[in-house]
Amino acid sequence: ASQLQNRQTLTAVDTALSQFYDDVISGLTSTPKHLDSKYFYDTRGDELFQDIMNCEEYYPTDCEMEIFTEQTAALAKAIKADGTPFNLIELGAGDATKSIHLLRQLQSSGTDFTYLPIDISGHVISSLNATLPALLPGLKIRGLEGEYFNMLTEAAKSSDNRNVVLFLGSNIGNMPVHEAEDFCKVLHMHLSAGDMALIGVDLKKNPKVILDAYNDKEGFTKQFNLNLLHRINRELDGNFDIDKFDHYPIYDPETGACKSYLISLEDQKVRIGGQMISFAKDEYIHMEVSQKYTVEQTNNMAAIACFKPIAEFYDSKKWFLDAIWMA
Ligand code: AVI
Repeated sequence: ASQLQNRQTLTAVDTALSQFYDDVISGLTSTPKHLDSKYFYDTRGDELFQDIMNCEEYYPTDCEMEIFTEQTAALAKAIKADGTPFNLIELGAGDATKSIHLLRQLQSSGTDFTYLPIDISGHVISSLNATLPALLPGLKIRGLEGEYFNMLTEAAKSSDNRNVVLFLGSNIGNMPVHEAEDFCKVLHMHLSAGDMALIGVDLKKNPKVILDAYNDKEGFTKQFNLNLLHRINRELDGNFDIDKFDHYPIYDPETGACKSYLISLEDQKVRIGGQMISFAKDEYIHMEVSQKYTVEQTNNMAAIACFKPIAEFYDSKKWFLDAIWMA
């Protein structure tokens, strides 16, 4: 049985690697060139993202943490609704540093709920399964490793309880607006009347504050972007010369899109596996979008996906919004 399991694990790793290769080659042979920021998060990428979250300029984490620590009771009350038992499903749970406050509050008010963190990383899920019950004795937890919507179907199947889905951290911002709308529509299709979603959204604000957050003085964001080239070298047998690329972040207050690019500093050829890719001097690779919204745009997105916004929680600066939507 364990041999079979090993083989299955190996096949899953192979499939993930060949998907990574296909996505990289298709992105770098497109015009304009692009890479998918979901690949930022290998072990080193996770560390760099921690550094970003701890750096002075990156405000979204602090803002949302303020909401989860200062308004915990109100958040809990809103999602408890009529008091019937529910599944609390978190998409991309990470280390649950924000949601843990909500979990503790729900427990201390004697609420009947099961916590179902979903993450693509098996490491994240096994560590949550191991650490949370010790921190929150009596917590009903069932971690699910896999793609968001596959696991959401799985989670919803596990009981007839209503579902409350957490999608925090402005993760929705890493999709272009149309994709975010489609994502919300698909989310709605996976839910039933009376279910809820709690969505964390980074709001439009002084453009300088936003640009600084994605252009930190210590260069963590730059390294975060360049790390994907390192990852391609390591995992896909590439030969990027990292020093020949520079990081270029921009924020457009009109569209609310904060984008980051890597710029080729000279004409150069890079080999990835068996494929040669040419870069012209000054050519860019689009790496990531971090979309910022107004409250009205967020409400509009809810409406497009057939959700009804029922509550709004802001940090004291009104830089970040945790919105509760009813399906
Ligand atoms: C994970 N995500 C919401 C972060 C963001 O703000 O878009 C990723 C990030 N990229 C650069 N800095 C942080």
